[in-house]
Amino acid sequence: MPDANSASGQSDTIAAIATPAGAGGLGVVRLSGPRAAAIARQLLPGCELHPWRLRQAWWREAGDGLRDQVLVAYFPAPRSYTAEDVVEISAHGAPVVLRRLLAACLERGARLAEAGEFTRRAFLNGRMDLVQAEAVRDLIAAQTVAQARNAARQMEGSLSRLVQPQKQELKELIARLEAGIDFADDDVSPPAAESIAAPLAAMRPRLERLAGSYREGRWLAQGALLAIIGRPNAGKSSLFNALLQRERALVSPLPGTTRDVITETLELAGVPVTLADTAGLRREGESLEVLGMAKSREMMAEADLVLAVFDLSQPLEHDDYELAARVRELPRAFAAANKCDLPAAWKAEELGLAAPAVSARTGEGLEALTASLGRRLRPDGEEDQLWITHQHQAQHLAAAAAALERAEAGLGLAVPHEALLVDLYAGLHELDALTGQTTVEDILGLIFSTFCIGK
Ligand SMILES: Nc1nc2c(ncn2[C@@H]2O[C@H](COP(=O)(O)OP(=O)(O)O)[C@@H](O)[C@H]2O)c(=O)[nH]1
Ligand SMILES: [Mg+2]
Repeated sequence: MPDANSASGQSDTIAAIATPAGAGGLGVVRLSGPRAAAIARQLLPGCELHPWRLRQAWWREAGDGLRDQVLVAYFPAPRSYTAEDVVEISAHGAPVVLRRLLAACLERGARLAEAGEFTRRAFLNGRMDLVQAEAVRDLIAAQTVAQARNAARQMEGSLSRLVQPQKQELKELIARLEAGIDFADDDVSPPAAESIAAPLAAMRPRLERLAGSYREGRWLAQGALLAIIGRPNAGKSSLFNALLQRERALVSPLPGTTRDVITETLELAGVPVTLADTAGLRREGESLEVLGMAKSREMMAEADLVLAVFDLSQPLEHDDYELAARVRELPRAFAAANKCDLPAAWKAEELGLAAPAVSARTGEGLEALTASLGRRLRPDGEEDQLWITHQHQAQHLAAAAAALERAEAGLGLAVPHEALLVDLYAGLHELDALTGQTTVEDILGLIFSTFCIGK
């Protein structure tokens, strides 16, 4: 491996507090760069740094200043997180101690790290690709086990490994086409169309599937909005409370009680879901209620999933049929027939919609309802299903698939191989951009600026 410090042109040494703000049992100050070890030795005189070993030491400020007993870990380049010399000093986690310790590092020549700069260096030094670097951030930000699991898989390089064979295959196709062109006058015959078409046709669906996983992957990463819609008094607020398992929204027998949209978050199938209780939809109402209804319609358009609630104990009305018609059009809508603890006033056929019976009062049918919502939010994939969680990753994958599709179409029309190559190179370029091989500096800046300091 080349000298890590010069490989990425990083000649300065960065430092940051790597643990969260606030008091804790321990706090870590992290250093990375050519002077990391020298700075640590200056701070902790007499402490011998041993590679990949913990050393105990006393840190003392000059004169009558602060002191603390610390543990020092030394990771020499290139076998460290950043591939540079890294030193981690664990002190007691008092914010004042950590701030002064960091200040002492800065006085000795380190520079305060920018957000994500440690991981950026790891990426620039080839320790990880861009997908893995982004997964580090996702793992740190994970709020549910499912989010953390997906991030950890990507951090291990699962996505990169999935894409690698396609890249290799593309490169081989390109090489064969190039050879056919370059040596056309010699004995090399151009590859047969079929020998190009078959691998392309095999590759494309895999890329499309991965790109398509962003639909649910986005929910996994950023959460989903689930709006509860229906006629006044259908039991929307009651269902909202039942799903949350607490009395959050006001419930009353008076139609039109809920005027504003109330939101709360819960976890469904590992996805953070914002549940929105809305004002009832009906044709007329007093002015405040009409405003509320406008908001409900907005919510319905905005929401990732819509739960339409119908009152099973009351005869269906015009508003119900209207809502049912909209639900049939919306692929992301679910229906529920509430109040199944009371005698039913209609049958599902009348609504023209599958609406499982539930009761917000007794809890009947709620488990099945949450299960089907959960399946929609995170369909059961294969055991090692990976979800694409960033839009730009999905875009690169989709663009790569589109380029291959163009090449396939070109093959069908027997276009010159030079033209095919343009598409194949475009596809390869997109896959390179996904893993960061061809990413331009300003995009890197955008990605790493969303990290926390110290990572
Ligand atoms: N029997 C029965 N009553 C319910 C059920 N869900 C809601 N209600 C009642 O229906 C009325 C309207 O409920 P609410 O949740 O405020 O409806 P919203 O206007 O759609 O938000 C209240 O009196 C609730 O107690 C249910 O499952 N069974
Ligand atoms: Mg309500």
